[in-house]
Amino acid sequence: MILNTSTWQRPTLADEHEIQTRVGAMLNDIRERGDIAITEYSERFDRFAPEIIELKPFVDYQLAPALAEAIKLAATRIERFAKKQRDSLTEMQFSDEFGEYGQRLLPIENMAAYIPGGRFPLISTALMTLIPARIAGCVSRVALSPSDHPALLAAASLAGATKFVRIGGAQAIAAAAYGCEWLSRVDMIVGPGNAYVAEAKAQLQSRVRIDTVAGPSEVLILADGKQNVAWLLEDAIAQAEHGPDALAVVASNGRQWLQMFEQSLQKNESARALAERQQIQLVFAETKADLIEFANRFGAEHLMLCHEGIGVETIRHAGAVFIGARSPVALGDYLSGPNHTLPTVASARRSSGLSVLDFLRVQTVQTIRNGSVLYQAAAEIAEAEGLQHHARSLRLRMP
Ligand code: HSO
Ligand code: ZN
Repeated sequence: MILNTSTWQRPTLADEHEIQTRVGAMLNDIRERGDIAITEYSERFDRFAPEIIELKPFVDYQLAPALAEAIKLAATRIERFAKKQRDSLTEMQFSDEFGEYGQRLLPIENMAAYIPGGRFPLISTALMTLIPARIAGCVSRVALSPSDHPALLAAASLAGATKFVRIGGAQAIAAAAYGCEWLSRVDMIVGPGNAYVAEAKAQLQSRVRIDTVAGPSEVLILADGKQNVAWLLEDAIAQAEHGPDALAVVASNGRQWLQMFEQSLQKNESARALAERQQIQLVFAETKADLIEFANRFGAEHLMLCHEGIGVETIRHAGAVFIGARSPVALGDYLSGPNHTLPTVASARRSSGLSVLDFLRVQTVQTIRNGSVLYQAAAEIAEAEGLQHHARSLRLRMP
């Protein structure tokens, strides 16, 4: 079935109310009973107690050589991108006749990264979360994961994790946000996770800084009808591989190409099943302008822009843009360099993907040397606000 841009709506997600209630109760319980409760939840949901795993040097994991090289290549490329991004934000200082003003950049000191490991051990997420934190200068970088897959441990080690704890689920997030016997409370928690992990992060936002609350992964593919169908079909299936809520939408203003795409999809067993579950959707746009409007309304986590007539400057809402059919999302998932932790479910309207910049804080600094004119003006405003002591503290300094 080919849908239309004008009537398309994002599938609604399952009712989150129950997850909210369950996570809320868990967090209260952990706040009250601490480590005993954390261990109980781990044993109940994951069938193991939280365990600190001492990380060894990367080479000691003795991964298959091709995998070891691939992980090192990924780490190098992710680090390079993070460093360039770090340098794009600078400290600054300027002065005028009254004094000097500036900003300093300070890293978040203690961070934790949640690395999913339930369905798949996300080796790449260890790199994508821990490397930018190290480049930003975070002092303590704790990896939390339910997986103890050797390649994931090796990746965490290479990325520079200062501690690795095998723990999963909302209890991992609670442990990091409240602190517990094996971990002091952290300032920031990043990384994707299941609905419980995401909900725990959302509920703990007043205690701990987080990246965006991750929902199901999604890709929007915009095609002009000149693309290799098999490639883009596989990109759509790859996206859906992330789980039953993952969504891949292929949109084009080329009706014939979309029909060809649909025929290929029908011939492919897994694609057909995914299309029946609405996880792969085909959408027709009457015009190029409709396609652009659709893309901006969609606000995709990943946008594959395979359309010669549409420039990236028209895309205002998308977490990460992949231009041309030779730039598949899966490459960005692993090692082109930009981060794969991205805003989902249209939150690209208000959020950016994770980056080294998220681990930095801006501190402002001011030194006033000759302030009389400014004291006078500020005191005027203070008096208008009715804050007499503010005014007096300023006037005292006037000649
Ligand atoms: N596509 C996921 C990241 C990922 N894919 C990790 C494979 N491994 C979210 O952007
Ligand atoms: Zn992926």
